[in-house]
Amino acid sequence: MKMIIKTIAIIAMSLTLGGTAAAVEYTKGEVTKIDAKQKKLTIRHEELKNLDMPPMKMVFVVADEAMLEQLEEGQRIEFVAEKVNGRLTVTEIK
Ligand SMILES: [Cu+2]
Repeated sequence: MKMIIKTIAIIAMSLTLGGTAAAVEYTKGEVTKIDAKQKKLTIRHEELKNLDMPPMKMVFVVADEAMLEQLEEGQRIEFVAEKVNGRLTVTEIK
């Protein structure tokens, strides 16, 4: 009986870890322009797999204004972008 519980616990743990890894995938990019007033960020990004987008330079909005404070133009970042309310939004920056 103890053995079964242990096995279930291990399976549950690996499922949790696997789910987390799949959900957050960071993409590399370079900040080329910061527009704090509009809460916008221009990034030259590598392929965005979750958005099915090839590498390009484009404008994103940021989920949180505070994210811009830690950035400067020319900085290389790793970030997560998602479509939020129809707008391409940077939701996380490493
Ligand atoms: Cu793009």
